[in-house]
Amino acid sequence: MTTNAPTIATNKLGLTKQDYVGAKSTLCPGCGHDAITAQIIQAAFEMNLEAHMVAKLSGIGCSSKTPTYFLNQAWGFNSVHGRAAAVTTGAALANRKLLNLVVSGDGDSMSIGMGQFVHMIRRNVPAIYIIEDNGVYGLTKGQFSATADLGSTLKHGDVNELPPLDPCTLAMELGCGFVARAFSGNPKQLAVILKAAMAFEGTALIDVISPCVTFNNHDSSTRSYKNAKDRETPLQELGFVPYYDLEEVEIPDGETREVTLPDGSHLKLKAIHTDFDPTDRYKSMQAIHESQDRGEFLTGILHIKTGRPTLHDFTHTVDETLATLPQAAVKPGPEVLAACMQELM
Ligand SMILES: Cc1ncc(C[n+]2csc(CCOP(=O)(O)OP(=O)(O)O)c2C)c(N)n1
Ligand code: SF4
Ligand SMILES: [Mg+2]
Repeated sequence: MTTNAPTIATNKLGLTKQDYVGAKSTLCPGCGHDAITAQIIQAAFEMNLEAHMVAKLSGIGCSSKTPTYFLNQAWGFNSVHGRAAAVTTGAALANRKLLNLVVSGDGDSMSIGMGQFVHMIRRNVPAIYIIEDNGVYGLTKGQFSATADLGSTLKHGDVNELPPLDPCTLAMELGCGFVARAFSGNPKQLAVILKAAMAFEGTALIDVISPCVTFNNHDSSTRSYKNAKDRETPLQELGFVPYYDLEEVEIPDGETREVTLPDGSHLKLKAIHTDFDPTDRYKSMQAIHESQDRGEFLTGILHIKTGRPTLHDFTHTVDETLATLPQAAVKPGPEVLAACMQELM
C-alpha cells in the first residue's frame, strides 16, 4: 500500500529542523531578532550540528534572550550585560571542542561590553559572534545605542548627535578574519553567511541589522525596516558548498571568487560590485566608509582571511577538555608550588 504522507526532511544526522528549535519566542511580533533565530536554526540543521557540541553565549538584552529560542539541546550561558565576550573566551579555553555561538546586541557589545569585545577579537577567540543590531537598547525601551546613525531620531523626536561606532570596521582594524554584515530581512544571504561562519576557525563577526519594530521603526529612523530595506546594498551573491558535498557540486570558474574554509568547505563569492575584494581589508574598510557616506549599508562578506593564529595558538592550550584532564595533569604539585613561593619570599 502506498501513502501520500509528506516526508519530513532530515539531515545527515537523521535530525529534522524541529530538532534545532528552542522555546517559543517572547519577543515582540515582527522583531528582527526572531528572523535571525530562524536562520540560525536553518543553518545549524543544514550544517548537521550536534547540539551537545555547541555552546550558546550571550549578555543581556532582547537579542541576548534569543539563544533560548534555538538549539534547546545545546549548552548555554546567558551572562550579564556586556560580558558575553569574556565568558566566551573562558568557555573556549576550557573546551576547544565546542562551537561557540554568541548572540549579543549593539548595546551589549558596543557600550558596556566594548572592552571585552575588542580583546576577544584581538585574541581571535574561536566563536561566531552575532550582533543583532537595531541601533537602540530595545530591552530598556529604546534609547539610542552607540551604533545609531548620526541624525537618526527616536519616536518622540530626539535626534542622535553622536557619530556611530561600526562593529565591522572596528573588527577589521583589530585583525578579525571573518567580518560580515547582513540584514534580518534578507534571510537567504544570512543563512549562507552563518554556514560559512560555522566552517571558519577564529572569531567570525556578523553584524545583522535587525529592526526593533516597537521602538525604532518609524520613518525618521535609519534602522526602520523600510529604511534598512531601501539602503541595503548586497556586495555579492553568496554560495556555500560544505566539504562533504564538494564532489557533487560543480563550481563554475570565471567571476566567482572562491575561498576554501578551514574545514574544507567552499565559499563562493560572485561580486556585484566587481571591484570589491573581501580578502583586502584596507580596501574593504574604504568601501564601507564610502558606502556610509552615500547613505547605504553594504551586506555580505566584508572581509575574509583564513589561517590566522587563534587563541589556542597564543595560549598553547591542550586539545583535551580541561574538565576531563586528570588531576596530575592540571595541578603543578607541591614542589612546584613551594618553588614559586620561595621566589616570592
Ligand atoms: C550592568 C547593567 N547595566 C545596564 C543594564 C540595563 N540594560 C539591560 S539590556 C540593556 C541594553 C540592551 O541593548 P542591546 O544590547 O542593544 O539589546 P536589544 O535589547 O536592543 O536587543 C541595558 C542598558 C543591565 N541589565 N545591566
Ligand atoms: S523591544 Fe524591540 S528589540 Fe525588543 S523584542 Fe521588541 S521589537 Fe525586538
Ligand atoms: Mg539593540
